Amino acid sequence: MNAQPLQTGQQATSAQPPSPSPSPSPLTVEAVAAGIRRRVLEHTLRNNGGYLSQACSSAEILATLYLRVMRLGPSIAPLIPRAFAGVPSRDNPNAFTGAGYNGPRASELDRFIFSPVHYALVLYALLIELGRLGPDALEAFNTDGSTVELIGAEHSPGHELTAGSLGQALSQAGGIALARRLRGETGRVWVFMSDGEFQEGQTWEAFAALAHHRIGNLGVYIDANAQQCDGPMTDVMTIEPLADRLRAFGAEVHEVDGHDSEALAAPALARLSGSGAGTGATPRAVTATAPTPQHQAEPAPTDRPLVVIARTDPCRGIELLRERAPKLHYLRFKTPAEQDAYEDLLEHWQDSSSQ
Ligand SMILES: Cc1ncc(C[n+]2csc(CCOP(=O)(O)OP(=O)(O)O)c2C)c(N)n1
Repeated sequence: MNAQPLQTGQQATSAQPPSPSPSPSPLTVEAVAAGIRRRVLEHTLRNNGGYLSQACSSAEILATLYLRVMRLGPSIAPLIPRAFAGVPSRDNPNAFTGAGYNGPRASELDRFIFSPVHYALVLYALLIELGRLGPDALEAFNTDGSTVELIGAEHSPGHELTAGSLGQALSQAGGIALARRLRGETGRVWVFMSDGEFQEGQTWEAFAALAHHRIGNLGVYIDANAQQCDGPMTDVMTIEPLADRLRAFGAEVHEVDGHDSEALAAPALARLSGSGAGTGATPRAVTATAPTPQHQAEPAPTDRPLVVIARTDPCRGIELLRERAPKLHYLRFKTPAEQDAYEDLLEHWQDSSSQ
């Protein structure tokens, strides 16, 4: 049930898959989430720009996934990431993915698929907090030849797929989950998505495929921060009522406070303990017509994909960001005074953490 994060600075060298251990992690979601916000703010200041609101909204979701939900082995990748070795192909034996930071592949271990890859810095910050990536890795952020990309790709730390065009990763994750089931693997597939991806047709096609193939070994966590590049989702193109729509597509859906680790972890832990498919599950839409041979029987609750809609605040932890509303997507400082205000906040955090 619990991931076994390494202590800071520790690096895994063995490729042997460890047994998933039930012992709790010594790190707390709260501390890791605070570290994510601090590192992303620090980096945003250094670069005069960054995806800061995404750190604010998703810090607890990602920390909960790594610390409480996913069963991952220790990292098998270097603390300082390797240089880009080309895209995967039959003719490129040197290509690699960033999945090694999530541990070795093993039948009983989970796989993590990171879909909104503009959140890459948030994932790097998390991996650093967990000791899976060295802090110096960020020196290569967004530089030529580096895998520590601004917009993550399959070779970037923690990433397994290229998903820069939003809405593509879920289809691929569904294929991985189906293949794992066919092979008799017990490990699950967990997908992190942004709410903007639910404006895309491919996402709904993917859910239709998950329902058709009765994919129950896959879980999706959505950072529902209600914003996108051009402002609030409700102004651009609403995706609501998201929970009802997903239930109609056959998923078991839970809506939770996305900053509450207990609430975030509960649906996954219930599913894993076998008592899942509880409160969030409702039957698929029932037709008024008599069943025909084309109608399948209702799937068992455990044969439905699990979806956790994490309702989040894109300014959580950084009140200053609210001055940027309604456009929070990417922060670039407009004046020296604005930059100073963020510098002061960072200094305040650093002072408090050193006391
Ligand atoms: C298919 C596709 N369309 C558009 C983009 C450009 N784009 C990058 S991030 C983003 C915002 C999408 O919304 P969401 O991920 O929910 O935004 P956030 O919460 O990060 O503001 C867009 C439109 C893209 N990467 N892929």
